Amino acid sequence: MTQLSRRRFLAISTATLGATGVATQWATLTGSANAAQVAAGTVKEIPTFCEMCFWRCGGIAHVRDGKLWKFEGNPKDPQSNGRLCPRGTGAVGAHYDPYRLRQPLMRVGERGKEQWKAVSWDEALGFVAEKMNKIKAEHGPESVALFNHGFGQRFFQHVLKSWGVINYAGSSYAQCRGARDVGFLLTYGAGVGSPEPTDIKNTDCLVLIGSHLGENMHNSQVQEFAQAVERKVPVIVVDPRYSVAASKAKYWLPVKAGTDIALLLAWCNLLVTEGRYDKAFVEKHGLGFDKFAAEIKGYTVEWAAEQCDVPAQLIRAAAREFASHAPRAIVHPGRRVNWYGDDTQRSRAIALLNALLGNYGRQGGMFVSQGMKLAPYPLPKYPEHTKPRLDSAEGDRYPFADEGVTTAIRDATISGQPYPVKGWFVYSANLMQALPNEAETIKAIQQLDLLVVCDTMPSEMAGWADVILPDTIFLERHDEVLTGFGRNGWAALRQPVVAPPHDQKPAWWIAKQLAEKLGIGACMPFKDMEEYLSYRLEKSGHSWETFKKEGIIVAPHKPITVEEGLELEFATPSGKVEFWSDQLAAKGFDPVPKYTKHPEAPAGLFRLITGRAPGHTFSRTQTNPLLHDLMPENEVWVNTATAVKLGLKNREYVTLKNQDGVVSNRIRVKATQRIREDTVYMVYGFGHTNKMLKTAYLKGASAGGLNTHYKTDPIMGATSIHTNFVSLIKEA
Ligand SMILES: Nc1nc2c(c(=O)[nH]1)N[C@H]1C(S)=C(S)[C@@H](COP(=O)(O)OP(=O)(O)OC[C@H]3O[C@@H](n4cnc5c(=O)[nH]c(N)nc54)[C@H](O)[C@@H]3O)O[C@H]1N2
Ligand SMILES: Nc1nc2c(c(=O)[nH]1)N[C@H]1C(S)=C(S)[C@@H](COP(=O)(O)OP(=O)(O)OC[C@H]3O[C@@H](n4cnc5c(=O)[nH]c(N)nc54)[C@H](O)[C@@H]3O)O[C@H]1N2
Ligand code: SF4
Ligand SMILES: [Mo]
Repeated sequence: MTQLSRRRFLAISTATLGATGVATQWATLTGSANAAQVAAGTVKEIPTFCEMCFWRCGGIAHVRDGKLWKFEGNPKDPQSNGRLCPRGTGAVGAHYDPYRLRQPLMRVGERGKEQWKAVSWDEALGFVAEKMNKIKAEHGPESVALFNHGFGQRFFQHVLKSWGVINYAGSSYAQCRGARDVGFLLTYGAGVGSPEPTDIKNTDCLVLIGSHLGENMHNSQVQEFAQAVERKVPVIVVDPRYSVAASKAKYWLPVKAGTDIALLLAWCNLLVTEGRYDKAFVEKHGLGFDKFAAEIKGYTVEWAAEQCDVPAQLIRAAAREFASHAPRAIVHPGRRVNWYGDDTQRSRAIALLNALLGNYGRQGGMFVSQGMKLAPYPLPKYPEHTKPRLDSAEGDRYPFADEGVTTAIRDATISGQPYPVKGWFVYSANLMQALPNEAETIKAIQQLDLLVVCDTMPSEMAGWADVILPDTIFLERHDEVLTGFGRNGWAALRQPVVAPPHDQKPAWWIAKQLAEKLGIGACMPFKDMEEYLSYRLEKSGHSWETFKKEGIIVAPHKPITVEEGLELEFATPSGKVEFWSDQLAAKGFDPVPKYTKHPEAPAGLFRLITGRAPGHTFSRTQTNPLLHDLMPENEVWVNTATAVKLGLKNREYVTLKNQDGVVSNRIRVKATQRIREDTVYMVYGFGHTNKMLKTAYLKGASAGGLNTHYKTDPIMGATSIHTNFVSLIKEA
């Protein structure tokens, strides 16, 4: 990367931060270490990969006299290319966070009242095992469920599955990327996966539907985006809000929220009727193109202009622009796509628009990711089970769900159908914020005989636990080895760089101890992670010693595009790109996406939409002393004209009241022309209500808390987030 684009990357990554203040706090946090002193002392540099979010960048931790003082990018790593985003750099603050959980806790008062006694690990895990065995005896092991997110969950899931658990789910599916992956799976026979195989590095045109790169800080993707901006690649942004990405765009389409399918279908129709699609690709690889073309005929640009409230010329000009660059053009599949409850079909429309551009497996389009294989450690098989899963991988509730659905587990816990759920394990998931409708989560919790939360922080979820198990943060533990996808397959090591400050224990150790207590110790037949990891590495012909020093192994390059000699294959039932989906039709769904209008805001209310801030990850970083300073609270973005109408001043505090009467914490108004008049926006993850999170307690408002009205995508179970309306109430 050139110096110029490096600067551009920084400009984008700090665009909405206001300051790069992270560095200033180092000395206070680490006691003594500052750059000059460190230069004088002996510094150990230890590679490991980041867990401040799920991009999993390889980094190098700098440790002096046993003290962590810096975490920076590992130049060998494809996710970071040697640079971390502000949150990755801020991982030092996660280690020193004064509000971390310190020792195992057991509830003493009523559930949810947050009264605890500190106990030993032996007592905590003994209690958990006893309760689990009681549930097993009464209802069977299927009645214990696991909510898991993040990389540390690997051995928790393994131990619980070895014990008989079959219901496990992460909010990264139904509350995030699930609908996208299913939309692409139904079309191309493969989901999008993470990291997204978008060849932004080589593209000549990038269309972003929502995806707010630069605020969404997935590192290498933002780096490539910055390079594209530097190369003057035309960017087209569709967003009701003038995002950081929109500020770099040639065309900004400020669509009315919830109308994207209309735009996408009109774009498809324009490409077909004007003959601007890749006829050779469609002929060779497409199935049902004629039926598809007939189906979308009515979706004209003029009609879409009316639905989306965007001028027809703009819609037309943008389409002609991206079509002119095909196949070196990308309509980004997005990542968190759970917006309106019809998200699989919107994602399928995006998949089909890309298919018209013929960019699959093409340079500058969507490449075909390569992976990396390592020899497995021999582990015993999981027991057979007879009951069906609660979501549907084996039932028909959400016929195309290909991973666990969190809210299906929650529903079953409330109803007791098709069988009771009496125990929850929650690993690294703040369900109180991440799932829709908090009241339903609380209702489910009230049905439980056991609620175990393993977290690093006293989250809102931890506040409801019977037993809290304090995990180490990622810089203090080993985890499973990461085998990643991308332009090359790669493997990354997570290893402890610094000791945990209190009685926190690494996730794998907690899982292993629990296995012992449950009498299934044989499912983790290794002494420690060194033994486990070195076995996998050495068996695969790699040196464990080198891996520990370098942290990354990159697999040899294989073709990822047609230009490099890749033969395209599609794992759909027809072996083709399915413009018309018999799979969907067979289950009673539209074989080609249709547009249905979503309800609009009632008078006096505004649609609430959410997104990310560059310096925070969800609800997990608000007390991190380095990141807190970058953004201590969130703001509600309100169009200036709306603010004037409501008599609201910029920076004034308001509360938000949604259509169901739920009122938020106080939140500052950001009066701006960067958002449509009918919509308000806030960053998700703030508004903490756990008092133990002192510096984050009641700072800003919780978007999750306002998400009481949600729709569930019948195809795969995704729950919507953008289906709530709020009014703004001035403080008395
Ligand atoms: N800094 C930071 N980066 C992150 C994360 C983080 O926590 N912090 N989380 C990571 C994760 S897990 C995910 S899934 C991704 C999510 O990041 P993305 O997938 O990029 O974002 P979304 O949250 O889906 O979309 C937010 C954007 O969509 C716009 N939007 C809202 N409603 C509509 C609509 O109806 N139509 C259109 N066209 N646009 C709309 C919003 O204004 C906003 O700009 O971010 C990742 N990156
Ligand atoms: N309203 C609304 N809801 C959303 C979203 C939104 O934008 N708006 N975004 C959705 C998306 S895209 C996603 S991916 C999900 C995210 O959903 P979650 O993954 O549940 O999100 P977090 O709020 O980050 O909660 C993670 C919890 O893990 C803990 N944690 C962090 N690191 C570790 C660790 O190393 N070990 C352990 N044991 N715990 C750890 C944190 O302290 C925190 O309590 O939320 C979804 N829900
Ligand atoms: S994108 Fe940032 S927070 Fe996420 S893994 Fe990479 S450096 Fe860490
Ligand atoms: Mo996500």
